[in-house]
Amino acid sequence: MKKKCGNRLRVLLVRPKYSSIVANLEPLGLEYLAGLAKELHIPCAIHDEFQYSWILRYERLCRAIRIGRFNFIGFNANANTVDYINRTAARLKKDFPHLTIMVGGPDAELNYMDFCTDAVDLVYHDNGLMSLKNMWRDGLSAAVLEKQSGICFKKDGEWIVKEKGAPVCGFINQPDRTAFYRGLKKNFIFMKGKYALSKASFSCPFACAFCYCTKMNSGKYTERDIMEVVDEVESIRHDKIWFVDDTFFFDKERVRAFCEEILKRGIKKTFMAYARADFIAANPDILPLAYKAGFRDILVGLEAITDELLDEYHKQTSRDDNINAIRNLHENNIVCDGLFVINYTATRKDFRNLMKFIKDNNLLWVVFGIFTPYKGTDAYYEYQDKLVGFRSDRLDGTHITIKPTNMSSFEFMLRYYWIHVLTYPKIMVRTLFGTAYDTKRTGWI
Ligand code: B12
Ligand code: SF4
Repeated sequence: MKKKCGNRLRVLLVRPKYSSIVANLEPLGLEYLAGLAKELHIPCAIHDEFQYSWILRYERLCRAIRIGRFNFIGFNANANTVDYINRTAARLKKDFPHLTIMVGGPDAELNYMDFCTDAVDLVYHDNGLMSLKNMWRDGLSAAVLEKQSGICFKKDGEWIVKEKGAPVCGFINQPDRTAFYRGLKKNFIFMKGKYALSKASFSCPFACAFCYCTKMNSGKYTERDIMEVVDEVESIRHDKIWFVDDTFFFDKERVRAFCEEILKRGIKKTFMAYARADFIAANPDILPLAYKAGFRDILVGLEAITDELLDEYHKQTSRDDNINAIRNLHENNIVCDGLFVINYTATRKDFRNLMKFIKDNNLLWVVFGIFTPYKGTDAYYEYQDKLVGFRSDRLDGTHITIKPTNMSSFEFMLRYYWIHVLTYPKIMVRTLFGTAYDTKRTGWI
């Protein structure tokens, strides 16, 4: 590979667009890269395709490359954008042969081999950004690449795969949130408003069969220093923060320390975070403090409403945990955003029972994802032989990838859309009436 001195690099980071009516948020992963580039005085920009229309998508990217005279492209990859990235890399390589193209991000972290193609030069799968820092600082020569962990590069036409480095427990630099502030106008979470993101831990200590997150950071759960997280929250010029940690409510004392520090510093922001049902069911005592500190939304992976299915997912929770968690949150005026997985085995009765569970437990905010065995999860290897239409652009939790066993695919999808029709209008009406966060209210207004 050609040597490019660190200070001659000009980096364009690309976040591919996909259709979503659920959210449009800042590209936090790329903002960490932009922060690193800034620290190294490397000219860098984020091309966030979410800010633009679908029309002339490729032409717009080419124009950005030409205008900025970029020579290094970094793609952020998720399961549903793999094919797009590989296709676009091939086109770019034809139109701009001088470009160095690198792919990183959640999907590359485990499935790096999927990007080892002719058009791509480098794939990044390391824990943390230390290897990238070394490469950007010391150049992209074979000698430098050879020394890094968690990257794939080409040598004499062959892909060399370097093993991942150790798990990380923090970031090596601050994110450059220019893209967040610039994108605020279009930023939204469905019916909830505009959110900034923060990440205070890595991976998850549990091991649900369908989960990709738990495999990240080499499967090791680690936490950032919580005071550093409070500093970050304080520095963000926005009042709503979503902690995208896979499970923020894990260590009760850490949560307590966070909340107390927020109150002590007089920080007035609202927070949203993920928690497990068993934690919320067993620790209602932390919730009044969490509310006081600003937690208004807790996203709970309820996943299923029967113990059998929860066991099959290796969730280590029960139907009772789910019910108790919803009740504890509602009693403390915190919204429970119930996340459900619709299994390919679902029967008509299961769909009906799910609606009944939602009604009986007065759940307003719900998200339904179709069971998708993402490549790299335990479920993927279990269901590998049963996969249908397992194409990258369909891997977004709204498509069938395992044939339903108790009804036709057509009926399954109809029922999947129908449960949205039954639940989402109520969220909209309650939001309109300003009562969507009144957790004790049961009606439509
Ligand atoms: C918040 C979130 C969302 C938000 C959007 C976030 C956003 N910024 O727009 C919403 C809800 C909209 C969403 C949507 C989806 N998400 Co999502 N999401 C997350 C979550 C919880 C946090 C992501 C995050 O912000 N991380 C924080 C940043 C700092 O980390 P990062 O992005 O990984 O970036 C680091 C590295 O990856 C690396 N890096 C990133 N990009 C690049 C590029 C280069 C060149 C290099 C060198 C390095 C690099 O550097 C960063 C700093 O260390 C993760 C869970 C998780 N554990 O990651 C799932 C996760 C990433 N999502 C996932 C999926 C599947 C999706 C969806 C396809 C649908 C779905 N069913 O959820 C869509 C589409 C995503 C897309 N194409 O962008 C999967 C990805 C699995 C996979 N194999 O790709 C995850 C892991 C969760 C899961 N379901 O298992 N998501
Ligand atoms: S689904 Fe949630 S609790 Fe289970 S392993 Fe993944 S992040 Fe952890």
